[in-house]
Amino acid sequence: AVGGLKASLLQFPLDFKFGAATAAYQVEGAWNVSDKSINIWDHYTHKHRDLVFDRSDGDVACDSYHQWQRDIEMAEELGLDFYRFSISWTRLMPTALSTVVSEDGQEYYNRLIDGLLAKGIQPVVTLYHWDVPQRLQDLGGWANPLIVDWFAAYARVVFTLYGDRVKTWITINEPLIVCDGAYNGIVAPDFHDAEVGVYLCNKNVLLAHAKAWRIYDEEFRPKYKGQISLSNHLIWYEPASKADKDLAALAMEHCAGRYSHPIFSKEGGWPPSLEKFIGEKSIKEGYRRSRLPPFTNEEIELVRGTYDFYGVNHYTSKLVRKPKPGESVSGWPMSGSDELGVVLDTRPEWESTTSWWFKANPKGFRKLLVWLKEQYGDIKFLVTENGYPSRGSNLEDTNRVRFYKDYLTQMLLAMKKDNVNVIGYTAWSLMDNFEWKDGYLNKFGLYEVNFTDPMRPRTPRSSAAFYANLIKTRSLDTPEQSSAYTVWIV
Ligand code: PNW
Repeated sequence: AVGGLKASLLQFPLDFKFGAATAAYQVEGAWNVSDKSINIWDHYTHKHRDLVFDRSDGDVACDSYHQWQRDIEMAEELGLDFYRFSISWTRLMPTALSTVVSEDGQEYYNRLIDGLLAKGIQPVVTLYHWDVPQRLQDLGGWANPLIVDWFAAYARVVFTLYGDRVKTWITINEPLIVCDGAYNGIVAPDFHDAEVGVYLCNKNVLLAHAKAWRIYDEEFRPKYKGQISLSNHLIWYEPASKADKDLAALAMEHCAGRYSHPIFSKEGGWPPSLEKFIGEKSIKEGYRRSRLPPFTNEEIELVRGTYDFYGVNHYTSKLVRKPKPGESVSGWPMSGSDELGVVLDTRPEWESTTSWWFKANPKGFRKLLVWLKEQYGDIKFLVTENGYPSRGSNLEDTNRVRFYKDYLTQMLLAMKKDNVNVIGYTAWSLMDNFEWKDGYLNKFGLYEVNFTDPMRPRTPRSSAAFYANLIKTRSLDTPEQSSAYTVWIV
């Protein structure tokens, strides 16, 4: 038994699915091969070297563009039920618009999808994991409402090409980072507008997701019978004291509700408490109307209900409190909040990781899942990301194994004690990769990648053996010592 829990409690349902994830810019490399055009990350890393901590880029990354067979082999070694990866918009559609579909781009994803299916591994495909075409960024990117139709056209091309074989789709990965992260300078395109740009992007991302969902629903679902949703980045916000309860609830609406309520709630539209808060604040600031752009009734109906499951990306928790007298507040949802005027802390018992934004609080995962069910009802949840960073070479990654055990235990408790319907779990990541502004410093891989070797060899860590064992036994009732998971593949 683990942590005093009965073995039966540590058993996953037989139809539960396990996977691992990556994203195109983080692993593919081949940034200018064939007719591929550049996206915001090509631009950002080349033009603003100083913004990435180790001044690196994704030009080669894991070279998955050439090493895709090895990627499939790893998925097979782990026994994955599915592999979640993303499609590079500019690799598939070099003009960004539907005028040209790249032969080479098209074939790359055909090979990957067919190779996975040949091994019985389901492809779970993300349409957008942060790599908007630079051409569209120059026209305003996610702040330009035209992107809604540009994205819809891209989605239709992808569904047409791969819909016969891909049965689970994610439209957009982590709108919170796409909008709040980007417009606060945390990720590309390094365009700062936390007051207005964030919310223009927020609305457009929701409309783009909704259009893509409806295109799938109307044109492709009848023949292909797949499922489609988006993946939200969810932080568990806990009140620092009883007096901070309302503020923590508002923080949940700000970061989770703003990207969920319009889609998953019965009534649709922005979360009412937040709409009121930002509306009143905007007027006080001298704006003529709310910075949070209103939805028309048609837009509310367009977005409402555009899901088949809820995609959960979860890593960390934050403590929410009011500032002390004279204490200044700054930052975005990970480090404070200018918008809400709240200070974010962490509890001393939450273990530090090598990522500045990330402390491990396994119990927050269970609370988050319960909160989601309370808010949006008894729907299906697919955990599309969860994982743990480390630095340097470490094949015996004891901390990562412990992290997975602790978080998965809390997820099981949510499933078994709180009846949250979690249908699958995805480890981030299959292998070390380009970790955005952290470059190659922070590593999340079950497999270690040697980035100094041109072949980019991948070696399984203890966590890979742990995960393979979990998938095989469907139970967390596994050896306590992670050193039991020595390298099992030669
Ligand atoms: C997620 N932050 O992102 C992403 O979906 C992955 O691409 C990423 O590699 C993974 O988590 C690990 O970081 C985040 O700075 C990246 O606050 C950065 C932040 C949050 C989420």
